[in-house]
Amino acid sequence: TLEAWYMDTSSDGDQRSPHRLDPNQPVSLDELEKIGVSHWKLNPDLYENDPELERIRKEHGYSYSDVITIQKDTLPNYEEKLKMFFEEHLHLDDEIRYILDGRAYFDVRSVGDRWIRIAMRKGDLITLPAGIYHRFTLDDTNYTKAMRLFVGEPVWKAYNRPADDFEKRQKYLATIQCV
Ligand code: KMT
Ligand code: NI
Repeated sequence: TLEAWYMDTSSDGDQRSPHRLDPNQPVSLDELEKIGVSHWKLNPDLYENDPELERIRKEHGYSYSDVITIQKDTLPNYEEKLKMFFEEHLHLDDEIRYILDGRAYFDVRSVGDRWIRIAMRKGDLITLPAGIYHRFTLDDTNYTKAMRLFVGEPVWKAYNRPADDFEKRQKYLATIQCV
C-alpha cells in the first residue's frame, strides 16, 4: 500500500528528503480518501496492455494518456519544470498520475492545511481532485517515469496559491467539510 506522513515543516532543507516528523506521524489511506485522494496499485510492467488499468480508465473516462520521464538529461527545462511542480498550486481538473518507474513525492494539504507527503513507488496510481492544493518533487533518487492521465483533452494549467476564488476550489472545500 501507499505510505504517507505529515511533514516536518520546521526547517526548509532539501525538498527531495523525506521531512518526516520525529516520531513519524503516518497518514492512512482512509484519511487520504477523506480529502478526495484515490489510489490504486497496479502492475507497472504491464502498463502497455493492462486490463486492470483499462478498467479504471473506462470507469473514470481517462481517455488521454502520455508518459513523462523526469530526469536531468532527458526532460527539457528540467530545473525550471521541477521548480514549477514544487510551487503550491491547484488545477481545475483532477490530476491523475501513474508511476511506471522510479519514485516521487506528491504533497497535499490536509483538512487542517498541514502538508501530507505521499511516497509514490512503481505501480502507484493516484488521483488528486480538482481544487486541492498540492505540489510534486522527485526524491533523492532523482528519477521517475510517470503516465499522465486526463479526462478528454489535457489542460496542464496550474494556479499557484492563493487561488481560493475558483468555483472548483470552493466546491472541493465543500466536499471535505461534509465527511
Ligand atoms: C503537477 O501538476 O503537479 C504535475 O504535473 C507534477 C509532475 S507529473 C509526474
Ligand atoms: Ni499539479
